[in-house]
Amino acid sequence: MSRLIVVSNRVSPPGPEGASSQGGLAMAISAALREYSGIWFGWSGQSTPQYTGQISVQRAGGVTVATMDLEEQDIQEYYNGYANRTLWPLFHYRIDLTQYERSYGSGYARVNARFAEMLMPLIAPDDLIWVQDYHLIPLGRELRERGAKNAIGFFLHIPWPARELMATLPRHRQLVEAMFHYDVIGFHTEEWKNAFISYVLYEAGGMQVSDGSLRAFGRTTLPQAFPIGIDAQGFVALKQSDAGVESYSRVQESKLGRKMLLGVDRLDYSKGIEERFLAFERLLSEHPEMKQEIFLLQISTPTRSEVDAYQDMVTRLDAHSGRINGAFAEMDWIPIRNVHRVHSREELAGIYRAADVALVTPLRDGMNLVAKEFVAAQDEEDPGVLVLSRFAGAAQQMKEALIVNPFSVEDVADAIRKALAMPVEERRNRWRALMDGVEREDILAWRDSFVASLEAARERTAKPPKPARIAAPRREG
Ligand code: ADQ
Repeated sequence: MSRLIVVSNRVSPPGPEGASSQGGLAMAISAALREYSGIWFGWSGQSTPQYTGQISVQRAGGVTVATMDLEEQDIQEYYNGYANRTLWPLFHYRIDLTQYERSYGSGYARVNARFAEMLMPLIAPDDLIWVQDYHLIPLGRELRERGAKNAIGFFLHIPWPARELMATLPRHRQLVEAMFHYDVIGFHTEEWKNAFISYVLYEAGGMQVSDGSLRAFGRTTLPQAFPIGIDAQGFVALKQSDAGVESYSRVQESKLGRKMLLGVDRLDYSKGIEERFLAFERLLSEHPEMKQEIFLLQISTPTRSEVDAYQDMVTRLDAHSGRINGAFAEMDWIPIRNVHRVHSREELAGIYRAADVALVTPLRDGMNLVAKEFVAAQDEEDPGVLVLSRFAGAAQQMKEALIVNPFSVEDVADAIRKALAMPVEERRNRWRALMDGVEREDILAWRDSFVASLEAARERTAKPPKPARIAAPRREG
């Protein structure tokens, strides 16, 4: 079996306490690497005064991890700059927050070249290489320029934007051209895949071939949808663990018989937390009889605090929750419990289980794993209800959720009322259908289907190509 090399911006190998400290994606990558005896390569998260070209290699939890440090300037330009101030907002449809600076672009190019330089000596001819996410789009091209002939795949964890938005990015063609150095490009959904295809056909003058591959810039690549999932059985075990049961009991007791609405997010403007607070405010002002009956527990992990847009959002969120609590709270009831901290996976499973309604209302989200974790943590006999934004990739699979438009406070407020009033039979039926999907399309299915596609790409390049039929140009629609 060939080795697998996974490359991501950051690496998070299993800690001493095992896999339960890792997020779902990190667990899947670790499991894939154990199976394929591969390497996980990325930035250590540390800065160094000067780039040294040195790699540190360790074994952790049965996985070989190779990391490099970055200079402070790299971190500012590549990570806080191009990745988080340019690509993240643009790909989440926030051109109002997107910042373009030449120094960001050159830092992004420089760090991707350094990743390639450090990685090349670790690559054997038969290795499969799997690059993760928007931080590393040019890495495939950098590796090819240094002579890598391996099958190289890329997976985008965030949405691909509509081509009109993509065209607002200076040097957008160059970024898309870089994607054509990968043999396989994975997106979470058909929608993101089709947005990419649309750019290639109508902006880059490319063409689609009958086997689904795309030709442009003198190269061919295969775009495919691979919806990411969670370790569903593992999540059920987390909720049944001692820490999971304890956190469930703690939250359950604190509810005092009230219904709990739950939000769990990284503190990111794409997650729609502000709009969620406004919808909750609307519900309380239009239905004062619901006061005392419900409350919202919002658990948010701070991230990217060096980027202004994140600091501004936290200030606005605190102002919203302060205003809403000030206006509606009573001496024995507070409408929003706003918690900014990281919980263990077990604690989180217990909290999900205690929730009556989950509010997963991002304005734009590649997939959203919280929606799937919430479903996996529910009790079969008395499951909670999932309210899910139509703009999360997850909405394309999780059709039995209450699907909402997160930009409409009325729509979300109505869905909350509907969820709270839903008869238990309907809750069970919807949950069963959702859980079947979460179990079927789990994290292993995601990993295996991507690796299989990469292996197939390697077989294809090993054989002489058959003449391919060119598909008729698609009409836009
Ligand atoms: P994220 O934007 O980080 O991921 P999401 O998919 O929801 O979004 O994953 C968040 C993860 O963090 C979940 O596993 C959740 O349990 C965990 N988490 C959130 N708050 C937490 C807290 N307070 N304590 C502990 N854990 C917490 C990106 C894309 C998504 C895509 C994923 C995977 O933006 O669209 O689904 O990658 O591809």
